Amino acid sequence: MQDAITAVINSSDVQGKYLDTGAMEKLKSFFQTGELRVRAATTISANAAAIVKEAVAKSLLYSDITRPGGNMYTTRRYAACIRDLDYYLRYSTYAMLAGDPSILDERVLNGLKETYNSLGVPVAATVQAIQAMKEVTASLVGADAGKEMGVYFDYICSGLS
Ligand code: CYC
Repeated sequence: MQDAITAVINSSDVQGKYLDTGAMEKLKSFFQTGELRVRAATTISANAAAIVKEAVAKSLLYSDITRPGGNMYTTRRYAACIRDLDYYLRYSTYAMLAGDPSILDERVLNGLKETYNSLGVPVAATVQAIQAMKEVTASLVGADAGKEMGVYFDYICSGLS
């Protein structure tokens, strides 16, 4: 797992250089948004269940997916879906705090598309639910933090597609 600081240091280190102005600017903007990130993470963790619930209501409930034959039908599969969405929310929050998406590659996306394909979990509906979660989260934490979280929700969506 990397964060905004180690990413900048690693990239300078492979070139054997001190941090240049571009690298310093990246660090500066990371530190300047630190409080925003921590505040957003606090709000998200206090409201995680509500965020998932509202995103499911907006994107999946009462669709073919939740009816007999749909991939969320039966409470076991419904629960697996809610759990997956909670994973996406929690790991996006970690990545947003770190200012780096590498944790998503390592702990969420690695092998996920293959698992979904082999179980018949519909990727398009999953992407829709993640996009709904992005909207719900933004309305809760505000536009700036919402945009930052959006980067990582979108990262998961492209990793799945
Ligand atoms: C299943 N989701 C799974 C499985 C994995 C994950 C590994 C198979 C094993 C299991 O059932 O638990 C995902 N596991 C993860 C992730 C991590 C992990 C991301 C990293 C932290 O450890 N079905 C839908 C919806 C969607 C959905 C659109 C929710 C948005 O129709 C999800 N995922 C879903 C469902 C299953 C599943 C229904 C069960 C499928 C089955 O067993 O038939």
